[in-house]
Amino acid sequence: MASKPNHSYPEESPSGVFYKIAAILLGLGVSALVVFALIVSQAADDARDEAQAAKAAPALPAAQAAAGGHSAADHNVALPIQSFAGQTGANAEELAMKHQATDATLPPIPAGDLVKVHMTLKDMVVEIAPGVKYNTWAFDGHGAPGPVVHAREGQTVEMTLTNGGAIPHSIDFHAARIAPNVAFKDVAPGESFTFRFKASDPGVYMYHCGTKPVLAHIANGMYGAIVISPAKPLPKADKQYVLVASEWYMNGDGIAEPASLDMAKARATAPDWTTFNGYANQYVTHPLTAKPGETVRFWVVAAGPTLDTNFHVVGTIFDRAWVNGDMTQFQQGVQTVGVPAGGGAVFDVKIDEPGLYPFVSHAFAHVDLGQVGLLKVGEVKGTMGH
Ligand SMILES: [Cu+2]
Repeated sequence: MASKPNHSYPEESPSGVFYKIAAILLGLGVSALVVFALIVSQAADDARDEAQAAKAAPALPAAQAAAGGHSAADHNVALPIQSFAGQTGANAEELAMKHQATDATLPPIPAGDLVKVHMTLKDMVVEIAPGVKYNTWAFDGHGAPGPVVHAREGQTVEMTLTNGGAIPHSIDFHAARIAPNVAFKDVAPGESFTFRFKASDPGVYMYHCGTKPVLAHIANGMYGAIVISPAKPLPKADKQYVLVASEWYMNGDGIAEPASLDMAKARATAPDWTTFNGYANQYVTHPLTAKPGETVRFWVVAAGPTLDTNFHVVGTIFDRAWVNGDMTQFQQGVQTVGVPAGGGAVFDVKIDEPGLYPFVSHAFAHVDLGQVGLLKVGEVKGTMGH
């Protein structure tokens, strides 16, 4: 499709400017049709936001009073934002134990030169904290994050995206060197699209939906990790885990009925929950495990949409840290490494002494909101065997 971005824009409305800047930043050509569809969809979002805000308003007398009597729908009032942080269903502990934790184990590399990946996108309700439900747009129909893709440097990845959702979506692999306007294009509902790229750069990378507004698509769960293992093997690791850090912005507590995205909170970076692999605190109740003396490798991606992750394992020091996923060199003896939103890093720890070792984003507001797990080394009294 030919793209002549600049003269096809409508008048400079704020959203027009937004999309123009976004298009320039992304280096994408955007046709008038797509812009029109986006503005219509944005207008629909805004209408829905306002309807939801209006609905929520009667329940928020305190918030309104604090805002000086402005209604929740008054866009000149940025704060206060109603937070649902920490609000779980009743029997939170029981619900957390019952929840099946996302398997963080790095999957094996498929044999052969071609790694075929097929993801179907589905709109679905998932649990993101004990008793807290959210309306996601999910890759591969199992919630957020999407499945971990694992390839070896030199293999070719063939990606097929089938859109089983209600609106256009796309998939952007940070591990690819490819023309994004061709490969990462929008796929209409009911359609499939296939593209290939060479896994030429080892590391751990984010993938995500790149359809505008990207903030909404990522915030709704459209992200995951792709690991490209180096052709020259890394030092041996006994256990390998993939952690995708992300945050959720909700327009309700998600308990009586599923919450949806609160775009104002996403813009203000005021998350209700922050997570590893999509569910708050899931590896606290279902710890990742290792034996004393084993080397554990964490492949970490910060999916955001906006927050970085300051990765740290309490009670130890990274023996190796491939900062920014640069697999040509590692740092030794480091305590905390920033993983930027949209970036990745790889960490080795070898822990000899049995115990419970929390892994966190050391920006502690995010621990409070659920971005914490446990690495259980050896047998620990009072914990379940896994
Ligand atoms: Cu999408």
